[in-house]
Amino acid sequence: SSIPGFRALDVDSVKDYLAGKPDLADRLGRSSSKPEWKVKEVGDGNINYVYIVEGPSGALCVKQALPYIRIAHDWKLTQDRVRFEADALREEARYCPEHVPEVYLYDPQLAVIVMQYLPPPHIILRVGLTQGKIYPRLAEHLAKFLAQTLFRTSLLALDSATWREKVAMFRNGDMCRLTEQVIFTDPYYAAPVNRHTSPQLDAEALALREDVEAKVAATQLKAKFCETAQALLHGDMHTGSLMVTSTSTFAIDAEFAVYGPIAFDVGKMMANLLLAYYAADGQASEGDDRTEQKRWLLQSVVDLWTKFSAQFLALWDAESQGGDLYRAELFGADATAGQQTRQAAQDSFMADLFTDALAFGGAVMIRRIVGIAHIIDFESIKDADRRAACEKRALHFGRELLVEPQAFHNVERVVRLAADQL
Ligand code: ADP
Ligand code: SR1
Ligand code: MG
Ligand code: MG
Ligand code: MG
Repeated sequence: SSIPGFRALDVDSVKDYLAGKPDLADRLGRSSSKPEWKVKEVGDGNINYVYIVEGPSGALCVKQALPYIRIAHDWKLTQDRVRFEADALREEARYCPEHVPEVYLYDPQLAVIVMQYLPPPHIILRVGLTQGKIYPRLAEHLAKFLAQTLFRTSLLALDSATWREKVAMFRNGDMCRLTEQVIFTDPYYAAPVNRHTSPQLDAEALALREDVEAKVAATQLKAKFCETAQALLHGDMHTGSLMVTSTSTFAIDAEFAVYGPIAFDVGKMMANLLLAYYAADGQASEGDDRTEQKRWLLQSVVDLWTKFSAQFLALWDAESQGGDLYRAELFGADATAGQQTRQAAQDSFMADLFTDALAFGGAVMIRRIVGIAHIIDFESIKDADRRAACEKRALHFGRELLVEPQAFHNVERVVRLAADQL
């Protein structure tokens, strides 16, 4: 059931809504300019409705959560997701404002966020990648966003009382249950919502349902996702949650934000770059064989991991005094063998994070091919045989990452194996 007094906005009523809020209306050009306002509903995700309202002096983005999901109206979903998104966007903006849209208003009654409009040439990264584009600064921007938000919300930076308050603030149980279902459970049995390119991938989908190693590995990851409260995750960190130009990167759509394992966000991002890489062959045309884009995508996976881990460790070295986890008494320069102890802790932390990120990444690659939520990277390949050939390679690679992440040793090895496949 929806919130008492809730009503769904539409392209007309969203204007009245904003006109009734003078601070917001002023950004468009005052309420009196309302007859000139233009509205478009631009939602292209699986879940919500998004209106862009443009007036003579500016534009706003209005995101509304209905009590169900956009792609399946019989699938009920808490509207509280908007509160988590607003709180998470604000929290992320404290640590990395240049990569997060500003929230102007959160309205619990209408389950609405009004936020900074990211104008063209900003587009959804997944769309740009499907068009064959290259974003030279993407890995650097993502590394910064992930290192800043994940380090600063963790026990490495926070005292444990503050950390516990934040963990409690971001429970987001219903959205986590959705993730648990669609990423870690559904792909491994004949879930009614699943689909795949058929008949080309029938054997692969069936094999996953009988794949003991994959089921065990996916369920161990589900446990890690549910039981770890390491840092505030974005929670839906994929190329459809990023709006980009050649020089800027914004992380939007934080409705899945929750305290969880850092490897989930990092792995999801690496996996989505790999998915784009595997799809690129299917999108190649006479004018663009995608060789350059594929090389850049693999280099971006390397750069993302390398830059993220370097920045995270730099923050740890510079700012761990505030955090209650690695206490200065044990790990500080003055402690007995302090430097050495810190180095050992950092090496162990990063090795575990890398392996877990690969495993989460593998699960994410699999779910985009045989689960409910498919991606335009593959869906835009109209010829089913051609699409299936790309999906099959990605699926096999995803399974390798999922069941044997420790075999990869380092990120260069990951991309070398991916490169060898094509
Ligand atoms: P969902 O939760 O349904 O996936 P998103 O938050 O991803 O919704 O938004 C859906 C689409 O709306 C995005 O893919 C993007 O095209 C557009 N959009 C979202 N936020 C903004 C923004 N701040 N500025 C411009 N466009 C936006
Ligand atoms: C049923 S919703 C499936 C997916 O859409 C969202 O963007 C998340 O990625 C979720 O897993
Ligand atoms: Mg989205
Ligand atoms: Mg969303
Ligand atoms: Mg994903």
